[in-house]
Amino acid sequence: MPLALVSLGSNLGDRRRRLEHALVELATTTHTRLRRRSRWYRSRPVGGPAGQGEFLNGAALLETKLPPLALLDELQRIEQLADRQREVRWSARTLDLDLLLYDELVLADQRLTLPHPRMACRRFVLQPAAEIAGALVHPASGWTVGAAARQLSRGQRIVIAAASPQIAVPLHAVASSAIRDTLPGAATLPSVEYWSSAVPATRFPADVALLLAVSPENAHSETAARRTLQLPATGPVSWLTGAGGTSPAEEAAAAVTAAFAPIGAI
Ligand code: A4P
Ligand code: MG
Repeated sequence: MPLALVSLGSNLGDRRRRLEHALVELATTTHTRLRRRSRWYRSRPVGGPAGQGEFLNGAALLETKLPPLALLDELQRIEQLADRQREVRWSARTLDLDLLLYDELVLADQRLTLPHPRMACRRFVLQPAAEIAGALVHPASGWTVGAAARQLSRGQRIVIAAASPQIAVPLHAVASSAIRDTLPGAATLPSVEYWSSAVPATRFPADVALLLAVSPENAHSETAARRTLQLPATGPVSWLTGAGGTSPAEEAAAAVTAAFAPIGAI
């Protein structure tokens, strides 16, 4: 039976009760079995309007006979039971259920993108997911969930990749400021570097914790985008797309916070 990995988040109302109730709903969803669940983790809100409350995040591993879009319908039905309102992007929410992985399916449907486009570099997603499903493969990067989670802590560098230095340099300033804000008082911070295929090639840096890449306009697939930017063929990438009304600079700052803000199990 297909395996589906789901992330759960809440930062409004009685968060824990909502999340526990969502797990009961997932466990009783038609043609679906709850195989594993993670602990709940406290995490700082990433992106969206200022002044939001702290999140609780977790993950659940399901076995399901539902096809991906039918499973998304069920996730949205459960969000509605929690009275989920959709206003501004990344605003506070009673319950958010994201489908991270569905086996190793890669999908770009209008309603559903698989793997979830922002999962590969987010600590609040990867750490709970690695606790229950570290061996699952993230098909876009070729890495396991566990390896992607470990690299966020082990890596030493933030790399900004773009087709030209003119695009990369302002994002370098954004990422440098975001890492200082995210880890104030830290003895050492990851270095911030940029990588551009327009600059005569040296070697792509090793030990990268977070790779932020500006999607080239003409690339029709992740593979093509990696080739255009001369990125490694595998490994997690946080793509800056400017989609959903969020600018690449805002996406870059959010990605740095999502990758490096510490989270803690409750
Ligand atoms: N959609 C496409 N692909 C998927 C998928 N794989 N799983 C579509 C779920 N939904 C998917 O989602 C918008 C639309 O995405 C849906 O209608 C669905 O058809 P939404 O839940 O209405 O809105 P959203 O969650 O605000 O949008 P978005 O952009 O997906 O948000 P993200 O990137 O998931 O970020 N900080 C902390 N600490 N913890 C969090 O959990 N979550 C977010 C949301 C931001 N900051 C956070 C957290
Ligand atoms: Mg969502």
